[in-house]
Amino acid sequence: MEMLESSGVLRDGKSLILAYDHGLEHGPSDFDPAPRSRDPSHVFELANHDAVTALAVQKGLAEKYGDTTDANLLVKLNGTSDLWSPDDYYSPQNCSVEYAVEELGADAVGYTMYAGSDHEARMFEDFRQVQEEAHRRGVPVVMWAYPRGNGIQENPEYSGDTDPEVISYAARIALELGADMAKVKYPGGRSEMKAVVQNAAETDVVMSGGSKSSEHEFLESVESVIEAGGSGLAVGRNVFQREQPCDILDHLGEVIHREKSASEVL
Ligand code: FBP
Repeated sequence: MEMLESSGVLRDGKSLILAYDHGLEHGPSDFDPAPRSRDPSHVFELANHDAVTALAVQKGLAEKYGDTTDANLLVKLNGTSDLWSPDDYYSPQNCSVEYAVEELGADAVGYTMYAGSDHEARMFEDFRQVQEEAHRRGVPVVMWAYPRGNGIQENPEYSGDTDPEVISYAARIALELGADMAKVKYPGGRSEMKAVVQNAAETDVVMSGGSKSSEHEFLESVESVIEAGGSGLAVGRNVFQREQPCDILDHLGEVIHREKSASEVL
């Protein structure tokens, strides 16, 4: 909590992270619904919005555009493209903590963890090094806590990677491995989110935005995260795929930082 507040990723206990690593994770087709989102300058400018507490990007964008925004920088240290077809999920590291902090000016670092994959052990070891090095430098670590892979698919107790039990487990893994914040998929409702937050204990929890949905439905899910004791949101497509991204950032600011309801702001 302390490191997250001093980095600016949390502001008075709340967080609105603008995520923009989709060019790597999903490919350029994510920019088609709002073509100007293809230009990193546009999204780095959006990140200057008052409500945004950090901008999450990969190394290359941080290197080339980092100086063009006043936003706090959360540098993702691993990632995969949508082009390869691995035997099971693994997200290789492409940037060190040292490079992120010393060369890119990262205020925080991020790491995607696929617990449940056949490569879980390797990712736990990669994460250990990231977490220890970041904390030695006083930099907080945000875990994209996304269990998926054979261990989840083959377990009859789970309905899939959005099963609320799996999401609670993801948040707990983030706590156990020393992440300061867990970014999790929405488990479907307020009571499920409350369980996720309780399982994460001292690790802050933010919801992952997901694919673009109706503004009202989306704001309602964010409202329920805040009501459940979550810290806020890390969002990409639900902002940059809209024609008026500043409008939804205004509304998200009201729901997250001022704890207003979706109905009050729309
Ligand atoms: P969205 O709000 O667009 O869902 O972005 C959040 C995010 O975690 C991104 O940081 C990342 O690129 C993407 O979702 C990964 O999603 P998935 O692995 O489920 O395709």
